[in-house]
Amino acid sequence: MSSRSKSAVVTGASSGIGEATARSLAEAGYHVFCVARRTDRIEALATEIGGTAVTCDVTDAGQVDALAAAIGERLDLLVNNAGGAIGVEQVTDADPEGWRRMYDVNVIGTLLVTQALVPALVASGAGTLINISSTAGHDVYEGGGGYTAAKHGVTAMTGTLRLELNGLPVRVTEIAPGMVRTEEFSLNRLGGDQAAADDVYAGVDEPLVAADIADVVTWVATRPHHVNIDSLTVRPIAQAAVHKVHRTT
Ligand code: 8X3
Repeated sequence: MSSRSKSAVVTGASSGIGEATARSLAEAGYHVFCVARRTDRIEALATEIGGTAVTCDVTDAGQVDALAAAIGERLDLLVNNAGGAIGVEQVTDADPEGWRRMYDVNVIGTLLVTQALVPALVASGAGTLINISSTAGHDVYEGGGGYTAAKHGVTAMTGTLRLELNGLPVRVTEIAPGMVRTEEFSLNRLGGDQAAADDVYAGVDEPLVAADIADVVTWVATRPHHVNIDSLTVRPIAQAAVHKVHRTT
């Protein structure tokens, strides 16, 4: 790593928005620490983009401490992207364990990584922290109770953090994607049912793809440091609101 290159941590870098963000930031000149549980995937990515793979489950405090040690004393950019949805049950039918897991990965994981790495962001003198939330952090919808509750938690944490870090050289941004078609998001949510996952996007002309959000992350990170983009909601044209999706079929 060159002494002049900026450094970035991207969690959830093994696929989807995280992987695309790691690529985009590397193209923008960052040395990217690609963080996820799946070592084989992040090692391949890190090799491709000239970054560093760090295997880490963001919900495990010990592993997050080890991540902080691997990053060192200074960090320019943290992208808290690891997260996901489990299930589409209604509130009255949902398995509480699924809700716990969603809260754990989306909220507690973001909390642990933030706590571990904010000192390095401050030490950089010009740090940037970007949390990838979701439109589910601002809206609710049937079958989305556990996920929207968790993502509302991410939104609340992000706003609180901006207030609490005021006066320190760290800006804080929330990016809230709407419908993004990735390899794994809907597949994981729907228990591996590929047909059901495909149905989520059926007839939707050009859902967003991971690279669209990566592009927005890189744009936010590369504004002059006194410019704090508080929050950005990003949807495909076909999705005017969470319940208003134009489908051709
Ligand atoms: C993904 C967007 O609409 O599935 O975070 O909640 S949605």
